[in-house]
Amino acid sequence: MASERYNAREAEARWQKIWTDNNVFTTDNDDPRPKYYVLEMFPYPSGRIHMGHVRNYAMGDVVARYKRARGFNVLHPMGWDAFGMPAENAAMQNNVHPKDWTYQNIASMRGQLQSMGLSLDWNREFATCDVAYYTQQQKLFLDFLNAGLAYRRNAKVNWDPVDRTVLANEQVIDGRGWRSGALVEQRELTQWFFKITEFASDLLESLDTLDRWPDKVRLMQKNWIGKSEGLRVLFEFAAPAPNGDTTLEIFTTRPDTLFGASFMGLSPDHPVTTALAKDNPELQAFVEDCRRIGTTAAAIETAEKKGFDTGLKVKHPFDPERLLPVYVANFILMDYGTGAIFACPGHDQRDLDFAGKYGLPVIPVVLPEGADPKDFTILEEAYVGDGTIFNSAFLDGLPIAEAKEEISRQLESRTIGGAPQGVRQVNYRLRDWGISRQRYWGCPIPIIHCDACGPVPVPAAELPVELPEDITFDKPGNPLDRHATWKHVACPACGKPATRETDTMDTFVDSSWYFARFTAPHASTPTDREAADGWLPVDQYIGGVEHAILHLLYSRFFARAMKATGHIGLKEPFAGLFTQGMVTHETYKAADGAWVSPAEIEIADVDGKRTATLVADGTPVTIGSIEKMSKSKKNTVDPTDILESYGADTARWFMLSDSPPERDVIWTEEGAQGAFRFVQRVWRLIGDIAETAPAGDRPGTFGDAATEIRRATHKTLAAVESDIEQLGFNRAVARLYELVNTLSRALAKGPADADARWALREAADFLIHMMAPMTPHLAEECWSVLGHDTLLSQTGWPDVDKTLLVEDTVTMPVQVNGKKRAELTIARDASQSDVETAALALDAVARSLEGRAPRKVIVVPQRIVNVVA
Ligand code: ANZ
Ligand code: ZN
Repeated sequence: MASERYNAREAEARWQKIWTDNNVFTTDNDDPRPKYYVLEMFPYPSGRIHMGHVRNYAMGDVVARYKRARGFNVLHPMGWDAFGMPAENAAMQNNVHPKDWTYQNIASMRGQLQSMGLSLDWNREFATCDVAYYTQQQKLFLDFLNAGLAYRRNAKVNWDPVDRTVLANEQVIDGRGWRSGALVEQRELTQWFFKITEFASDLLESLDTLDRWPDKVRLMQKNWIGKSEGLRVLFEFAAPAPNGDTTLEIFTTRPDTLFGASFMGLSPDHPVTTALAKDNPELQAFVEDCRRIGTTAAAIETAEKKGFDTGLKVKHPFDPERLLPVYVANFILMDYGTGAIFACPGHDQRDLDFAGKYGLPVIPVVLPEGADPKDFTILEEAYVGDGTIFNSAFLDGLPIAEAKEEISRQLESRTIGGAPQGVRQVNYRLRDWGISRQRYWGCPIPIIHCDACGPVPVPAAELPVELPEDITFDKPGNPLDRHATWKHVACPACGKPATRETDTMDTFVDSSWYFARFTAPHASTPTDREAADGWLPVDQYIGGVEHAILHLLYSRFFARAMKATGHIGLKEPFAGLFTQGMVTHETYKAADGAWVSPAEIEIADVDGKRTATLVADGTPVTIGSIEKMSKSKKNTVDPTDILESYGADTARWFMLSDSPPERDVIWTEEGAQGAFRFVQRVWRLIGDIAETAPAGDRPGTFGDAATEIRRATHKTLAAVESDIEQLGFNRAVARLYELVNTLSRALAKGPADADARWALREAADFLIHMMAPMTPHLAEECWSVLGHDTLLSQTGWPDVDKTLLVEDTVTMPVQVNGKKRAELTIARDASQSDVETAALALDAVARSLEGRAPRKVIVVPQRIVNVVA
């Protein structure tokens, strides 16, 4: 037995079938045990899993299997984020229907995931493109609409010219579409929005409650929401503006710098700008020029600062003699604050660049600590740090915060034309989420447009609005829009001919509530309240940090909106979040500079140096840097190859072993081989122990050899428990390597005594329990070799004997009334009261007390215990 090789392929398929046949991982909502919901971000069905999936799902599975063993009712579901562009691209390129393409991909990826031996409840599986799922999503949309959390407006939007669709702000990264990488353009379109700004302050403040989220993710969300506290201030025009305005309202977060104001800035889209531009072709041209750069923050940040002097002037609020020129400036956004600013070049870099270009004054008003007010000047760089206000009349000498407060108070108490001159205001950078996409493969927005009634919600009884299947992709644009009949319907309100909304929802909508749907995936409403509230929040969510803003913020919005519309009872969907690192690999280049894949090369050791050659023709290959696995660099390894050659357990073990889970892991062939050898080694060790140390009765006492084995075992168990609880998988793995070494040595000594054999046997059982979350198939196989006729996956976790964790013990005599009655072995550092309690608990002591209560117990630490009766 022990000499046989472990046949992972055969064993893994066999155990997977046994698990499935016995419904081992089916989760019952009515199970009374405490719940634990572990979820990994569900995959997009691209067709094949990649190593990143293997790592992500292996981690989640360790947690799921561990928590199950610890007696929790574990929910560990899987599904498919199945709508989106790639299916349409495939349809255009290969003439396959997006639906067929998607479901075929799901079928093959499901098989791949199943071969990893993941402990998933497949009964709860769904794809977001299932009609049953998006029907419920349409209901949510209508409920949000009713609650004022969804609305339609004309807006400037980010237009991706490659994917030919609109993108949300979150989906524009450095001015480019997150998926296509195309430079995003601005267009004016009527769009549906989710009112994420309704929850801006709550989304921000509640970040503090997410104490099991990585700090970096919370910080990214905080910055994205971008709260700023400031003041709206009215400036009086010296002469009315062409649109009749007599005041200009600006927003500032630095009212303390008001005396440093040297000009005013208007957005190119500001109403005053528009009025002026009407009969000023030069300004018109300037405005159009600004539009060309786009209005995304990134585009504006990087563009050269440009302005246009309008000739208008405003009065300084505290010095009416001082007139400030009004410029149209390309760096001012219309949809932030009021679309107008006062500029203080001394303390704002953009303003300083602008002032330099147009020869405007720079008046410093914040003096850094230790600087001399007489010679402090601003040159190339604006001073944005702390300091004391100067050159500022009644604010002189105040620190920034106090100056802000003082000037705000004064402006608040003054009025211009009956209105207060200053109004405090909190602003957020966060914008409402535009969800309309001009694509076919998405969830239809359940709205009908009627010339007479406007946009009319599709009545609940008429849901779902199903995607038509007979569509064509021969032309660019939205196939729904050009379908012959689909959009032509009667208006639900007046019955006249009307047309359906042909936009579909952003696919990020689909992934914003799937975690709630898993709690009752077959319910005829979006959620089953009892199930959702019973399971949520997700106790441990695991996925990539690339979703730090997009998906995680949208999901937090959805939870709030679903709570507001009665679908769930809580607002934070993910109590614990873990973001895993990436899987990386060496890169290789052929002589002609082309990337070559790991599968195409052979590595050899030549004079102590790793060298690579092409398998095909033996030509040399350059070994390059280690990079994130990507198709473009060809440094990918196909998980199916690994699963077929080494087995799932080896792949899982190696993924968990090499680096801390939050860091990148480098996949190497050598590492995989090492993991494979370890799997074999555990198999041999267990076989040997099963032979040498047959199961028997627990001995009454343990000698030194046995105690040493037991100490190592129980210490490892306690440590692995805490490692897994903290998701320190690599640390758990390291400890298991060590335990296997210890047990191999103990076995090699030949355990002569029954107690040592029993201890080895116990150690083998424990080792297998601990391996099970990571290498579940090997563990089941070993478990049966050890003679158990239960399924390990259905067996509880063993208990740590805490007395064995005690590092250093002392043995002291225990006297009762001056006569030695017993010996006490206890931790050297045990407290007085622990020693006392332990001494009195000894059988011999209790006997000699004959039921009397001791009058006094004297403990001489580490020496003797005297009981006086
Ligand atoms: C005067 C001032 C003086 C400002 C100074 C800054 C420094 P956050 O923190 O992002 O909210 N601002 C206001 N509205 C703007 C708009 N629509 N487009 C571009 N910039 C705008 O930034 C607020 C600051 O950004 C405001 O405070 C305003 O400039 C500018 F030493 O007012 B400040
Ligand atoms: Zn109508």
